[in-house]
Amino acid sequence: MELSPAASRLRWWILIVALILLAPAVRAAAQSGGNTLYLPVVGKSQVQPVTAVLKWAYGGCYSSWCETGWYSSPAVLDIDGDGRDEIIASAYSLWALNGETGALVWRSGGTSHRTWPGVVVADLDRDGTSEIVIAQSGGLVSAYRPDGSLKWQKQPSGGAGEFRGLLAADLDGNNGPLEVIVTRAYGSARNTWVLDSSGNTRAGWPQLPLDSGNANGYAWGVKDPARAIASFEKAIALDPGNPRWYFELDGILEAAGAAVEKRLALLRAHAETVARRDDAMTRMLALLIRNGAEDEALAVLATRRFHNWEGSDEIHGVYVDACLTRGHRLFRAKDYAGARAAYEAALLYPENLEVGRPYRDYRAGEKHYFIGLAREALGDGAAARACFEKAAAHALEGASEARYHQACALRKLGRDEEAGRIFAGLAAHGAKEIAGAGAVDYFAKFGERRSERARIAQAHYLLGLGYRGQGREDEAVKEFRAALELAPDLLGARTQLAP
Ligand SMILES: [Ca+2]
Ligand SMILES: [Ca+2]
Ligand SMILES: [Ca+2]
Repeated sequence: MELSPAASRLRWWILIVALILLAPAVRAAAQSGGNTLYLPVVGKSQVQPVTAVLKWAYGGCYSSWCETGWYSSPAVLDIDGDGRDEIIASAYSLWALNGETGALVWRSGGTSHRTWPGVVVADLDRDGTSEIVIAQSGGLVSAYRPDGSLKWQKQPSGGAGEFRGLLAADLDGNNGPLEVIVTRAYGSARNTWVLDSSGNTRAGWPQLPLDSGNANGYAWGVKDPARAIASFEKAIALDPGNPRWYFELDGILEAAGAAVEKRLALLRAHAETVARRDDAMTRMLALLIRNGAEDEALAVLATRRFHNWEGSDEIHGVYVDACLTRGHRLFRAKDYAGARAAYEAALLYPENLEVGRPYRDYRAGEKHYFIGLAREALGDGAAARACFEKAAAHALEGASEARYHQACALRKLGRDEEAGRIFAGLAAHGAKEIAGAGAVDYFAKFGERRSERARIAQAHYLLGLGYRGQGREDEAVKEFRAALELAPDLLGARTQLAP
C-alpha cells in the first residue's frame, strides 16, 4: 500500500517519539548487563540507511568458471593463528579464502563429489586445533586440518547415497572427543551414522537396519505398504466420500505391486467420489487403459475438463496411452484405418486437458512409427516411409522405450545396422541394471525416486525390447513377463505381450 506523504511523515514521527521515550529504558537494561546496546535505525530520509556493501565475490572460483554451489554454508576459522578469520567453503572441493580480500589461501579435495551440508569447524579430538569437516555425495565424510591437508576420509555408508546432514557434538556426553553425525538422502531406513573423532563408525550405528521391515522407524523414501493400506482402508470405512483416500490408496497399491484389476475395482466401486478429483480420476483412467477399457477412458478424456494447476503433463501422457492402446487393438483386429485415426489422435493436444504442446514431444517418434505401420498396412508405402523417416529422425540418447521405437523405424527404412546397435544397447542396458551393476542416479529424480521394484521392472522391459528387436522372441517374452511380475501396471510390457 502506498501511504500519502503526510501519512508517511506522521508514521515516521510516531516512530521517532517512541524511540525517544524508550531510549532510557533500553540503555538502562543494556547497561545493567555491563554491555552497550546499539539499536540499528533504518529510515527513508532522516537517517542514513544501513546498506550492505559488497566487499568481494567469486572467492574460490577458477579463472574462467566456478564450481556449482549447492546448499553448503561456509564457516569461519583463523587457520594460521594471525587473529584474522579465514572463510572456509565447499561446493565440490574445499577451499580457504582470505576474509579481507577473498583471495584463495588453499584448495583441497577433488571436484567429483558435491557438498550439500554446511561446513563444520570443530576441535573433534579436543587437542586444541580445529578440524574442518565436510560431508558429500559418494557417501564421503572428510576431516581436514587448518592447513588444508586431509586428516581422514571415510565412507560409512559404503559410498552409496549423498550425505545431506552433518553435525559435530559431544553426543555421548563424555566431555571428551566430539562425535560426527551424518545423514544421507536415500530411500532406506538406514540413513544416519555416528562417527568417532577419527572417522570410525561408532558401534550401534546405523540404528535402523535395512532388513528390519521398518519396524524401528521411518525415513524418506521408505514405505510400509501393508500398514499404509490398512490405514487408508480404515479412513475409507469412516469417510467413504473423500476422493483423496482413493487417490492416495491407489498410489500405495501401485508401489506395492498390486494387480491392476484389483486397483481398478476399488476405484470403480467409488467412481462418483473418484470423479470429484482430477488426480484420482487420472489414476482411474490409467487403470482403465491397463484393463482393456481404453475406449471408456477416451470417452472421459474427450469430455472432462482437467484443471492443470501444477502445469503437469501427466494427463496428456494418459491420453496418449489411451490413443495408442486403442490403435494397437484396432491394428490387431486389422482395422487399419481405425488404427491410423487412433494413432494420429495421439499427436493432438486437446484443449480440455489444459496441457500445451511442448517444445519437444519425446513420444512423437513412437506415434509416427505406429502411424507409419497403419499406413503401410493400408498400402500407402510412400506415406508410411515418410512417417518412419520422422520417427527415426528424433535425436534420442540412452536406453528407453522411445529408443526402441526409433530403432524399429530405422529397420523399416532398411538401416538395419543402426537399428541393431540400438537393440543391442537396450539389451545390454537392461541386463546391466538387472545385474545391479548400473549406477543409480538418485538425484536426477529428486523427490520422486521410483521404487527399486519399478526400476528393475523397467530393466526387464528394456532387455525384452532389445531381445524382441534382435528376433530373440522366447527370451523377450520371458523378460516382459518378469517385468509384469514386478510392476503389473507397466503398460509397455502389457502391450508387448498382447496377443
Ligand atoms: Ca587467519
Ligand atoms: Ca583437533
Ligand atoms: Ca564424545
